[in-house]
Amino acid sequence: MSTTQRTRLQSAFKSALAAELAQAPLDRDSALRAAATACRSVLAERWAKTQAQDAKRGAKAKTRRVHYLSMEFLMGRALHNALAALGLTDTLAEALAPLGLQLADVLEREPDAALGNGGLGRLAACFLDSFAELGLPSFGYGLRYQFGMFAQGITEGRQVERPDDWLRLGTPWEQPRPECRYTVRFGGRVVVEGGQRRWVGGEEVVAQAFDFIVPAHHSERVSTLRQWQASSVKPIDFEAFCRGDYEGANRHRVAAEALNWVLYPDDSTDAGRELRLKQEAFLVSASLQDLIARHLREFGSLQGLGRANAIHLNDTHPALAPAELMRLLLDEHGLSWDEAWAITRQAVSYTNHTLMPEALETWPLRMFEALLPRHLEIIYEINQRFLDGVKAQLPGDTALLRRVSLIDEGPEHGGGERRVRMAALAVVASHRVNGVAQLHSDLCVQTIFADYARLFPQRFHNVTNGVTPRRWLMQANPGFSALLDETLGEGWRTDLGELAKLKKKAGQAKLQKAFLAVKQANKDKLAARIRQELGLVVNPTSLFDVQIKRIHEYKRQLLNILHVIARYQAIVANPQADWVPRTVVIAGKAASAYHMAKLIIQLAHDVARVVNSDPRVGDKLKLAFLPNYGVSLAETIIPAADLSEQISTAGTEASGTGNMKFALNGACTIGTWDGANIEMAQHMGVDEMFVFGLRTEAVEKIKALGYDPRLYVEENRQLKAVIDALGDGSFANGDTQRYRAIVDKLLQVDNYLLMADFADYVATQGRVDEAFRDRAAWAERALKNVAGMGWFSSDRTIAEYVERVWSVDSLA
Ligand code: 26V
Repeated sequence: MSTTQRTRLQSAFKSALAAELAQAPLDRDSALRAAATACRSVLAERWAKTQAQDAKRGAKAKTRRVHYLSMEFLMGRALHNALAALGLTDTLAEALAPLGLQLADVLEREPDAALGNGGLGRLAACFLDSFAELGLPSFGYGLRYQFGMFAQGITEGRQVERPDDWLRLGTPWEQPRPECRYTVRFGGRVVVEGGQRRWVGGEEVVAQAFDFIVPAHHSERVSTLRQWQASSVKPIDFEAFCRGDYEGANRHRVAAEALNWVLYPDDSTDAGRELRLKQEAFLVSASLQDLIARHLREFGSLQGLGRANAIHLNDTHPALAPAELMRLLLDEHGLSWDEAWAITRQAVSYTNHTLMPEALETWPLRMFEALLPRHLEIIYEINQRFLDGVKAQLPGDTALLRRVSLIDEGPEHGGGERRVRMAALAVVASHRVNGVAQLHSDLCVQTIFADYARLFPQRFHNVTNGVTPRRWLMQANPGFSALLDETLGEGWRTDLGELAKLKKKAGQAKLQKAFLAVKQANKDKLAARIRQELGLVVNPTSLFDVQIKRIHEYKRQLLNILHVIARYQAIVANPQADWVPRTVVIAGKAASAYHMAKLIIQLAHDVARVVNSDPRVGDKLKLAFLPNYGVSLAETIIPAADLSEQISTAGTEASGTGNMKFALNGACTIGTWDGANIEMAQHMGVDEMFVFGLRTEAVEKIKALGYDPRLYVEENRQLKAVIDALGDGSFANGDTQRYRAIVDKLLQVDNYLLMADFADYVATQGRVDEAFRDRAAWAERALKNVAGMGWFSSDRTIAEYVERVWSVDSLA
């Protein structure tokens, strides 16, 4: 950062602060807004330069402009990242000092932009960071939700959800683009005018763009997250207003704005589901209209749109995109079906993020018909042509036609409504489909997409996920970053692959000591946070064993808690033994309607209460559930972990990205042979990870043979004691019913094979204890882990997307 830029930021900060102080007293919030406003003006200039460069690329450019469509972007805080990227961290700290403010306190005041649920949304945010860093011409497209992921409170051990009013302090980061407005239609009907089909009537909503600018750290490039805000086309109904019918006068405005209220409305009711479908259609239509307008500005014609632009579907949520693109090209721009379809197929690509059947989107036909009648026609036509092709390729296989159709006809005999299969639409309309880790991509091809993979084998690929080292190492862990600079030089900051050089040095006692000192400082901070949040004192030198992620049965937080109970019982039975002190940290949110996940949170609190207050246990074992997990909390927890829990049932976690963040920060992993854990183990050496449990094929086999969880309980006294304690009210103040549902499920179905994996898990935790006794050896292992993590940068992931999915060459 040049001196001029530094002076510019200082003066921009001063004038923004003066404007703030005209309205509010000086405090950390007004300083935060002023700092954001000052950074924004520098970013806006970089944005204009980046756009000008990209617009000049011309038709021969090898890289296509990428349009990353996602219903979720889990950005977290922005100020720290912006300052680091602009090289202005010290400048702002100096400007704050005379005001009596500490930079760290100001940074803490920024609310997280939590516009995502979990892994999928955070991945999108890491990708924007890499788009900027790699200088990729791109737009992220999303919705400007007024309320993000709910805030989690805990009352009497139970989760309560509160709205996340993240915009309450204003939106200093946004660049409104008043000139960037499009109309989106819902409902209405299809008419034919002069042989041309057109969608008319219904309700019209305006989409307006708000840009969030993401800076590169090693160039002046930026990437853009363009988020759409809905408003009514019509102003208030004046007549109704004059009649005194205020609600009626405003109803259409409220309905339009409802599109932006919340991330993922509860979709358990029909009304909720309809709002979600509207959100998806709104995102897709506004984004594609924007793309087409830009393409026409730059190229003057729609020919070549598919060669110059990639439209990427982050899961099926934006899978209406091919139907909407077809509609725009056919109805609004007069292209023929074949021309429009060729462009669409070239442009569109799709990433699948889960194999969980509950999460695969389908929409009732009647809802589609009412809301998006023209899209439904187009989907029928796509389906007809696709099925004709299948018939020609594999004649006579009617069962196959039924399986691959874009329309689910419902159960063969009676009942069940017809539905549109969004994943099928995404696969059929894409030129590339990918999973997010090798195992997941293989399973996609072998299971949910097996038929399509037979029809279009060349379409399916793998691109293993990655995380941005800017936020997840440099920003979250400055201590370790400084140690890496000292040990390796600064090259790793621009090429994470250079971490490999750490492997040869991992045996050096001096480095091990320095690593342990950094880790200890991070653990001290987390211990202070635990004390502040929960009033719980933990031993900061104990083994910090951490599992943080959404609460879901397949992720098996319950297995972790069962281990805590087993350990507790063992300690009580033998308090004098030489225990390795452990602090187990769990954090995560449960979906509001997911009862079992909520019960698991309650169990964690009940077990924590009993274990943490038992004087026989002391610091040998503590359990801390930290509320309101999110990006910022993760940034404090991850650098302090000794052990990372990645214990999903093999074959269920598509990739995981938390696993990567922990390993990058020098935590060792206890994990199953699942998702990206596998590739991590391969990159750092399988023996460096604590791997346990059944592998995917074994899971399949055991289920096929008729899995009986009770056999495992009967055979294992330790497991039996744990299950008994759950059922006899030991952790529920004598209430034998509270955890009945858990016990019953474990003994009767146990879909995720906790009982089958328990013994190996506990034994492996024993190996972890033994390894942790020798701190130097532990440090060596952790450093070897870090050395293997260079490949898991999202920069590598994006480079692979460019090569395999988004490049002009991938169209050949
Ligand atoms: C969502 C739901 C919602 C309804 C209940 C069941 C259920 C099961 C799974 C999901 C996941 C939705 C998609 C998602 O977030 N996938 C995550 O994507 C990450 C980025 O690729 C990946 O690292 C995680 O393994 C994957 O779960």
